[in-house]
Amino acid sequence: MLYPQLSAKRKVYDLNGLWQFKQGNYAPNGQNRLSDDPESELMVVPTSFNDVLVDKDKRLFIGDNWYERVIDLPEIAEDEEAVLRFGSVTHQAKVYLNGRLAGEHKGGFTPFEVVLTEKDLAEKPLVLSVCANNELNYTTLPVGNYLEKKMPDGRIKKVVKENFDFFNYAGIHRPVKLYTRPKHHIEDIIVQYELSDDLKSAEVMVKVEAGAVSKVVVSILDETGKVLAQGAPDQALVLESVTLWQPLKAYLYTCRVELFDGDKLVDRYDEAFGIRKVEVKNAQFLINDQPFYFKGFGKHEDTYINGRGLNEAANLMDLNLLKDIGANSFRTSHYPYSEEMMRLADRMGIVVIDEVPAVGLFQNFTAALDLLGDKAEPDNTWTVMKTKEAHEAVIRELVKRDKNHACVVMWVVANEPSSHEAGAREYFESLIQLYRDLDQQKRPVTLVNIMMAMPGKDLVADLIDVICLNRYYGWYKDHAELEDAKVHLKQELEDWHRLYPDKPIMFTEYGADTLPGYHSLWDIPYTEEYQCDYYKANHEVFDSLPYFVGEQVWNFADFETNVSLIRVKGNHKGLFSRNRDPKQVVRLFKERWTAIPNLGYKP
Ligand code: GCB
Repeated sequence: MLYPQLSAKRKVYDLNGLWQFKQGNYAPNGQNRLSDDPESELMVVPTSFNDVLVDKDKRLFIGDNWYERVIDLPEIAEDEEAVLRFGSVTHQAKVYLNGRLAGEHKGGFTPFEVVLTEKDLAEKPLVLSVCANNELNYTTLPVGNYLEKKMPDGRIKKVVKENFDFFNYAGIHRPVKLYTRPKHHIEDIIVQYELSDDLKSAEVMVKVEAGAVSKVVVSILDETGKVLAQGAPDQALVLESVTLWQPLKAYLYTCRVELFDGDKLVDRYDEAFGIRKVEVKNAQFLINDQPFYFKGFGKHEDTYINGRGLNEAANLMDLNLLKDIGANSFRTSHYPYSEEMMRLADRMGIVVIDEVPAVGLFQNFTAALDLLGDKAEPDNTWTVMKTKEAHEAVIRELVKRDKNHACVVMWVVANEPSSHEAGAREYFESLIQLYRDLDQQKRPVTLVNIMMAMPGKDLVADLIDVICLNRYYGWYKDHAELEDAKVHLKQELEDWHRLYPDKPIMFTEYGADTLPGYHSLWDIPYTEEYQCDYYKANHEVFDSLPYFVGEQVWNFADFETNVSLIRVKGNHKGLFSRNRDPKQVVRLFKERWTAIPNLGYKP
């Protein structure tokens, strides 16, 4: 899906800013206005509504969240159409135009569009109402435990207990835009390329989905805007001398697609893309034929005030901090990040592991985290969860959105599902295959493994390309026992390697909650010293194993969660605090990561 962008034949209008807002019942009918409802109030777009409302019940409200604004449409030419474009609405969206249901979308982290009809274009003014529903259950991704509570006054209150460890922020999270495009337009562009064996030259092949026109021209431009090759879709366009997209050394070409009717330009779109090779071979993760070592983070889209809403300044600061500490990569845990973030990562040369919001696929997840370990019910995840349809949809939407990004080097099918329970293999086999079928670049696919699905118990690892582990030796296991942690960690890694000698292994999570300002002479968890000792212990083991290809810590920064006994106003495993102040451990990482090269660390 193309990002809304200005061009000679396209205009983009910003619909962000102040909207009218109300939680609960509302039925737009073309006559009424949300602003006339005394219970309505102001809201900004984009942001999570939760923290800005400053009211406990509204912060935790589950159900329909209504947004409305009135648009005085610009003139749209006869041969053009107008499209409403939502970067994301969390989690389910219904879009109404003058009271008419004009579009719907399920899934809170991918974009969708609504094309305005002739009738909509004629309406003056046009009332745009959006319902953002934030219910989660066993059919949605992420998975939530949904219940209806009877209140003392007889009211029924909807409740979602997150089956995952981050706050269920919701609302219109990413920009809303109105753009125009020609009726006969470019719908999608898929850039494929084949590099020569020496990686010096490439044949670029571009697929174009477009309306009926007489001619489609594809041009490849370098960063100075010089045309290097030109031809038709599906034709091999030869680049004699290629500048590769490298980790932290990005180079982006432009693929310009133009539609013509005779000599007349009908539509034009410029898609940036990088050329690089990704391959998994002999227990190594190769980028441009060199062994790559992942240094970086699991992150969240999470900032004060905005919650999960797009915060471009925070994104840029985060990636600058990431570079400063000597890292080279992050995982979009636990959902697709904004298109703006993906574009930024492309430009900065940051390597991205791209994840769908498949989190919480573990019945009784919170009970599993219970320190006492007593679970009332046996797990029955794969009969209880009805998420397959949502899962397929989100894989399709993610690949459609992110396929051309050079920064994306691997897809994640799920974070910490119950991959050791009967039924897991049947559930995941076709989803992993779906990624492989859809992605023209054939990137590796992984599943992020949970600590209960140990080698021998896990049922899916043979289906994926890289063994990605979330492990907390020295925290949830061997708590404050770092010597034992090292022994158990090494044992487990050796077991994985014995089972899958050709697959690289990396950590996609490891970490220890740390409250900045807490200190101790001894190994006391939650102190800044313990966080340092915890990481040193883990690194000692990583460095002793040649097939261990990467370390992504949990987490980049502290983040908001649902309340629970083991969360002290959020999760504090960040190397940075929620407001991005460094903890003591940042110095340790900076020293370590600036000494480890991105390529060729474990040849
Ligand atoms: C995990 C989850 C992550 C949690 C983390 C923790 O394994 O993938 O979402 O936040 O552990 O801190 O417990």
